[in-house]
Amino acid sequence: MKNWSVWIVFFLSASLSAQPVKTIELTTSEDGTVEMPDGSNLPVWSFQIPGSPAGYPGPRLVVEEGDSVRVGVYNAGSMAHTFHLHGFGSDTSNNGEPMNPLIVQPGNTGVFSFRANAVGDYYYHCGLQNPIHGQMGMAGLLTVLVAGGEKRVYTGGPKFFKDYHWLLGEIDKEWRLNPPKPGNLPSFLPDYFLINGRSGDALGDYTGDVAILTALDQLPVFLTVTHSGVGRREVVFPEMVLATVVVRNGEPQIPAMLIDTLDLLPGESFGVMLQPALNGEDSIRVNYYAPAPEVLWYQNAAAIYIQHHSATSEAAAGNPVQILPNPVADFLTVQFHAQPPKGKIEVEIFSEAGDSVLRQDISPDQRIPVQRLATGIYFLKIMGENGRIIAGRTFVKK
Ligand SMILES: [Cu+2]
Repeated sequence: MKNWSVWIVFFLSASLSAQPVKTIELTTSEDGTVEMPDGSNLPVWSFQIPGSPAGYPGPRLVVEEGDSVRVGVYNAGSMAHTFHLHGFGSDTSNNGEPMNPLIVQPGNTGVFSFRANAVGDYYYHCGLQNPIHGQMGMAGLLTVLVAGGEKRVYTGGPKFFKDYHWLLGEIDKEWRLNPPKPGNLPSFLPDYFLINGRSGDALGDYTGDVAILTALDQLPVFLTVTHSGVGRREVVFPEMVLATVVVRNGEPQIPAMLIDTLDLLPGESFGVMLQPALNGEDSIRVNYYAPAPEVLWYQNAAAIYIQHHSATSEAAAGNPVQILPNPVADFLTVQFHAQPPKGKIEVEIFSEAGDSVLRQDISPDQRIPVQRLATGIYFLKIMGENGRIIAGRTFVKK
């Protein structure tokens, strides 16, 4: 019997310590080009998925928390490269640390192994001749999600319905056309200021991974912003959303901090939860500042569009109700701007984590008791007959 139990303990511990292994293959090259927002083509050195074209930024790599990650980098170019990850604390074994990098020579493959310890977005880049190879385009995002495929900002944290991942970067045309030699770097004076490789008007035309388009049934939105350039960056949120910082450089922020402007230093990455305050269309503005003196270099505007429910005429009309007061201590009042809908009106309140915390029928002007709710941000859904959604509002409980 004794032997059996020893074997069972051994078996259990072996299976518990076996971490999922995620393998990612990348190729490097130095002979690609990328089209800039003004139509000109610039050289790019890149990380790419084998068989797909060179580009900037490199592919977004997605793994889950707890994964043992092995990034195999095949060097298809003519210069040595490495793979470096920001913000992985002490577990940086073999990941291309600038002090002791694993260098992949042309024609060779290097394997960079690390444990994905904490959710968040991280900036990866080639760390050789830093910052030259990164500025030539060898950079991208690694996203670490909650294990098991749950859409939460961190394990046990708030739920989200859609996520967007922004990499802020910039390009100096001269650097790209005449790659500088280490040791005698010319000034870095960017010509292009980018979100996921796009800028200016091109952001307006492109909705794929930058513009935040959402409806009530797809809220809240989780937006991560990672700063890969130089100088300070500001991300300014419009009044139509309540923005709270939920992850900061891989660390959950408890309680989440309500902000209207996010400040980022080079290498930083923040996760922001966006809850709707109003229906509408506006922009999230990104300000790019020079390092010193701090002058505004550029501003990008990324579209944000929130529609509470596409099927209701009330939502299309704009802003059918107001809830007062906000922030609230004890009682909320729902005020209809136009004639209140006929029939039953039902309200439901959701916590920031997405849990339903109160549901009741009301008549117009009836107060909704919220004294029992904990301090925080909540979402109030107002429904008419048959559960048809009339409006949604975010409020703060004091
Ligand atoms: Cu390199």
